[in-house]
Amino acid sequence: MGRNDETDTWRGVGGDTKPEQRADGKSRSFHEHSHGRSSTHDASVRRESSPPGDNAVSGDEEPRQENSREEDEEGHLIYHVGLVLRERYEVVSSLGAGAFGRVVECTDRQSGERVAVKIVRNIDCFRRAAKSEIAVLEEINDLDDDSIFACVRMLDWFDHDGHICIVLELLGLSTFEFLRQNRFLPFSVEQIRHMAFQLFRAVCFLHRNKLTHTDLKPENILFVSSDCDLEYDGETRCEHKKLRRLDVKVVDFGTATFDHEHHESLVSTRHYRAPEVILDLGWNQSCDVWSLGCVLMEFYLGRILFPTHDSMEHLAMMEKVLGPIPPHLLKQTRKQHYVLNEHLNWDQQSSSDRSIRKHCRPLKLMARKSDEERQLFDLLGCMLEYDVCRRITLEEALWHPFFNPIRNPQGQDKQRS
Ligand code: KHC
Repeated sequence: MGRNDETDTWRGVGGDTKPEQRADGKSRSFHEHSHGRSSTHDASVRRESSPPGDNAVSGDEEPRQENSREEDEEGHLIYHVGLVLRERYEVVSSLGAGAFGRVVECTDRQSGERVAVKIVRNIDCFRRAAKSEIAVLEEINDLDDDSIFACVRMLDWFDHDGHICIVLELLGLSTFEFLRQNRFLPFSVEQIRHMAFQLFRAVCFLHRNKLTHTDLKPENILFVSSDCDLEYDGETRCEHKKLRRLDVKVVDFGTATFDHEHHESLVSTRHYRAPEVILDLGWNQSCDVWSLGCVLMEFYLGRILFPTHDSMEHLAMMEKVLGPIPPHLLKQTRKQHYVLNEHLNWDQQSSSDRSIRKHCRPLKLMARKSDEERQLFDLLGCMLEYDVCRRITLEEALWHPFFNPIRNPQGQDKQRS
């Protein structure tokens, strides 16, 4: 599988599967020191529908296991409602699809409960990514026995004729899908606070355990339940959906990377990619902080913060929103074609520049009507810091005043100030 910088989500192909034995004696298969990677495009969404010329994998190029009759030419399992996997999971409906495969809702005949099953394409690189995801989910679920942190739970996994199937707890819509179904009406600051707090705790837990998610984006953040009521707004004369619960969980650990593992040079889906990744300066946990900053901005705006498909334009947009990229970072980059005279190689008089000025307002000028908005933007400014050494960590971010109302729910904070 080739590498293609134009692809919005990119994963290279990693090393071989190395089944391992855990200290507790349980077999810990599939822990890979070099992750499998897959080129992933969520079929459901704008940014990840395969653009022409991308590196989506075709069945011809990648080895797959002896395939079954239940498989299409692209290595997807052909399933139908009523199909029973592993004599246990009965397919009820479809929940999602992407380059990785499909997600279906099933009834677990053993427990009677509904579950989600991620059925991965029978193609080597996707199988490897799935095995890597299983190893990560085993580890983080084990470390979080009581399910305190908002990472999806894996209930089971198995191989169905070369298709790795990961059985997960059933969750609701993704935050992206919810926004889309709600006509991209932004979330309120109060809603963002609650989602952000859970997300930060979940990802901070990953970071403490030497993991980086690397692909945080609204599609990979799911509501635990997307049950909602319809509300009528007299002012806009529009109906909108109001969620009953704001609990969210992080999914898709196929590219999560342990500190000791090989770090692919290109990670994350384009719009959430940190500057150090674009500039090829090396990355660590803090690239997740950048991605989360972009995600929270998207929740606030109801649209993508950096709407581009081009790295050069992406960096120019960052400068419009966040000010100039520090010269020491431009000096260090291996991508010297982005640099001219210690500045970004970008023509401020060009038509491209005029067009990005329309989309990108400086962070400092963005609406800050209330104290809580000012606090949110202060936090976002700390997360969207170019220099990783100065970027806030999630441990620190959890103590930011923006979260005071969550930490002091009785309003003690207000009385003090
Ligand atoms: Cl419903 C659901 C659950 Cl409960 C867990 C993971 C999922 N859906 C509908 C789920 C996933 C999807 C996937 C994962 N992991 C991704 N795609 C889904 O459609 C994989 C690609 N990124 C978005 C999440």
